[in-house]
Amino acid sequence: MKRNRVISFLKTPIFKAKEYLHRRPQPGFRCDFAPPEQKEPARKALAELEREGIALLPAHFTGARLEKLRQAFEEAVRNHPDKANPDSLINEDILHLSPAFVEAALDDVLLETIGGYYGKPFAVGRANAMRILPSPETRYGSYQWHHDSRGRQVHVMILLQDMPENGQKMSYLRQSHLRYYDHWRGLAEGSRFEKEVHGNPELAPLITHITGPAGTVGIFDANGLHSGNRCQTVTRDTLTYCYVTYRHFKKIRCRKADVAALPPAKRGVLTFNPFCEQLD
Ligand SMILES: O=C(O)CCC(=O)C(=O)O
Ligand SMILES: [Fe+2]
Repeated sequence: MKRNRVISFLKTPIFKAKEYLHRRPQPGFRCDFAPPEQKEPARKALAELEREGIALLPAHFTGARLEKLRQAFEEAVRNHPDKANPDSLINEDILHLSPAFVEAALDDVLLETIGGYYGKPFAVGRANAMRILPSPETRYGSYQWHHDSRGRQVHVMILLQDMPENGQKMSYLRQSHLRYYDHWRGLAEGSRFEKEVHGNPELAPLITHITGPAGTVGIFDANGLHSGNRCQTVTRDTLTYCYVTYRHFKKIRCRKADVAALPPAKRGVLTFNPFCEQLD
């Protein structure tokens, strides 16, 4: 047996124990980000997220809010080719670039939903703006079935343009967030779960996609199986925020004035990240 397989085998019970603790809500945690009229949409999204592992909010961002995000997005990705992915632009340090990016990350309904899911303090662990241009239909990296992290991890993907059914949409295997993926299962030959999903026709009805009009949001537990898709149809512009509770925090940079202007509960969703840097 290869050495890292042995280590993984030994570590799995430890990760399972950690996972159990991670999933326990924190007594006394108050999830109150949304005003009364937004509680119902958040409650619905939370029920969908808990049941399916993904919730869609069609055209959640509209009008001036969406337009501001689009403008800030253009600035953010200009001259930022993605070294890891062909035909792509990416900026992974966006929060300090525009208050619109912070405002979207801390949207009332999104936070109410995510707080309800975790039941404990959480923060933005990463944020990016990404443009994927039409590209050959190859399967690689995140454009294959995979899961991120061993523990629960909520991602929010905001579509800045309409996403048609034949577009470079992200796909999600509904209900796959309910099981624990140990290191072994990710080692499947030739894939990060490609064979498992494509080889089982019974799973087809469970596959859903982040499609819809511009401003649509997909909130998903990235510990469930999901896959990006490359194809030659249309460009996809997205903002992706990742919210975590105790690991996988990465450095995020925000403007001091933007942080100071926030109500305390929302401010915490940035500053609970131990690597949150505040710029003058
Ligand atoms: O860009 C995509 O469609 C894949 C996204 C993804 O894998 C993720 O957000 O975890
Ligand atoms: Fe992913």
